[in-house]
Amino acid sequence: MHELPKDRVSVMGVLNATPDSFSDGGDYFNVELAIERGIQLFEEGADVVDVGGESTRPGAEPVPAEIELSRVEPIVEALVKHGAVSIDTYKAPVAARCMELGAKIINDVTGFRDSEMIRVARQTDAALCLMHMLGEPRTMQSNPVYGDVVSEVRDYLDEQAETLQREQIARERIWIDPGIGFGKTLDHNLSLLSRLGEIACLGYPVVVGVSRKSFIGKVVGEEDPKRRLGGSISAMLRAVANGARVVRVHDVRETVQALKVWSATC
Ligand code: HH2
Repeated sequence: MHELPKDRVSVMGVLNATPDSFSDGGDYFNVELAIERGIQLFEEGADVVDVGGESTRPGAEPVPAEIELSRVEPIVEALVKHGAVSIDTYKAPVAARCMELGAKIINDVTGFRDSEMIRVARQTDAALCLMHMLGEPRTMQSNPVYGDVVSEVRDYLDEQAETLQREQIARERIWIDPGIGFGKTLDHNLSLLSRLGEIACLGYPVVVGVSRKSFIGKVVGEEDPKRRLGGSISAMLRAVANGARVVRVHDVRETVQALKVWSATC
């Protein structure tokens, strides 16, 4: 099982082998470029590289499992020789094949709602990242409504984690993620970050992905996701201050630098 370091935050580098991801769609759609980029992310200090073959940006349409697998398979196969690989998928056949290839983490943005995903998870010793999403990517941003977003997200993650444990999955394998930007308004995202401690106190390692997301664009007035690095670092550090153990980022070098300075001054 992939063990998280106890004395520092882990960095999960994003590698999207998609034509349409919100910030880097098409950049690594070519297999050679994607493998090169994955190796670069490890060299820059990523503890894990998270490989995705389907965009889950707001409005995205799902792609069939065979297409998703054909995008990620050669990349996962190559990158497992360089470090810990996570597969960003909610489709059981994709997760199963990537685990056979040597991936160590399954990152499911639908929070293991599908019983087939739980079955695959049970047959492996993968760490499981269980994320909260309201609805599905195609419609999730149309009008997300919560009573209290933080307690609803916390209760959902707690219940899903309990479900996994009832299915004989060890508690130590479970990571939780509030799903910043997944069926959430600007205020919802800001509340989740400022009150992340209420989720971290569940006791599972908390993963947070704020990198380049649109809520940062809204706070600072920046349309281009690749020009949101300062805001991404700032939001990432807020998440760490409030209990995040894993940060999912596009800009690994800059994140590692920020985290080193942060911990040197604690
Ligand atoms: N965000 C994205 C995708 N996967 N997984 C976790 N655990 N947490 C996140 O916040 C998260 C995630 C969206 O970012 P990205 O992969 O860059 O974009 P796209 O979904 O368009 O490929």
